[in-house]
Amino acid sequence: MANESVGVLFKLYCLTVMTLIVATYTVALRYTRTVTSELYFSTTAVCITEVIKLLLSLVMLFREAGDLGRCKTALVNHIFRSPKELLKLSVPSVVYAIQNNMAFIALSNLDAAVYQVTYQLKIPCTALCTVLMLNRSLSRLQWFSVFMLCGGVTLVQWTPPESTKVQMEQNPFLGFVAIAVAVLCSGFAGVYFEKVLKSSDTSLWVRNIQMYLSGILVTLIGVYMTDGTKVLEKGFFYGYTSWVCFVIFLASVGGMYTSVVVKYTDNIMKGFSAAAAIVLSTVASVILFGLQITTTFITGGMLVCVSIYLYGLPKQDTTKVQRADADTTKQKLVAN
Ligand code: NCC
Repeated sequence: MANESVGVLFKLYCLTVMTLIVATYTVALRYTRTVTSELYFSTTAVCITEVIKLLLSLVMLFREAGDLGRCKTALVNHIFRSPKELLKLSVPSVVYAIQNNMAFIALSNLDAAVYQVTYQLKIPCTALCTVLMLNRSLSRLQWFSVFMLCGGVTLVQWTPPESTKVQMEQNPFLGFVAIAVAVLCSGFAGVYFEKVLKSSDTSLWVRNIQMYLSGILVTLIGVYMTDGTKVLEKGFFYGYTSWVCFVIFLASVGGMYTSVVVKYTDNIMKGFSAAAAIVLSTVASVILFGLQITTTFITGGMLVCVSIYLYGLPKQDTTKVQRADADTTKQKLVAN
């Protein structure tokens, strides 16, 4: 199986880094869409991110293989001689390409806080995809805890929306539609990738390379179809400031950490742990920087903790319950 064991500390490290990146990424992305005077093409940023992730995965594969020869063999076998596998991984790459572009549309039209809060709907969506696509079952209590977590994170991250001046006209309806599409894409693509990754021994880095290769193609088509003429006129890197480069860097490293987290845990755990890390990082800010704590935060934090506890409770043995029910019905029939 691809899911070899690693230490708890390593898992915690990956989850924490991923969460910190997520928090910084959203704010930085919104910033680049609001204060840059010459607005860059978001489609080109999504495309460059795929290229960087491909290069990073190649480096990781080389490190894993140990030498250039073995690295080359892995690439020849899994990339050039496996068109079927490439096709399989093109499914999540298309869906992620749509999702990543939707994030730009949403954050160009909505405030970062509103975006973060609404985007939490991806937690129940991911749970539903896990049940449907991986044939896993969740007890009623676990479903309840998934929704409780969703509400908890919403409260923890809640800050009154600020009114930032943006370069382009804002359209909140379009922003919400973009989030709805991103939520569905995130749940589906995440679980699909997890299914492919965990159903064979193929290395995570090979799977990533397979996905990013079609990712580059798909996002290039996105550039051509959406901003083609403008890109030809102004250039691919038009409007790229150091902040835009920082956003692309976060998106690339964030994507790599996401894949490692999914490998060693799963997509639902990713949601739960990210929520816990958000609460812990805010508590740390209170202790270290004297950040003011609100009742909304305390309520949200408590909901997150209770939901994590409830999700982790052992499932009730349903067969025992059904047997007990049948016995009671039998006794009632005999008594009548
Ligand atoms: O929405 P989310 O993830 O599910 O999106 C997953 C992101 O990871 C990239 N990915 C996934 C698998 C893989 N093998 N390689 C990858 O590069 C996908 O391309 C996609 O961008 C989350 O759970 O909240 C998370 O959110 C994103 C991001 O904040 C949102 O999508 C908003 O735009 C995080 N990415 C970053 O912060 C850069 C991700 O780490 C966690």
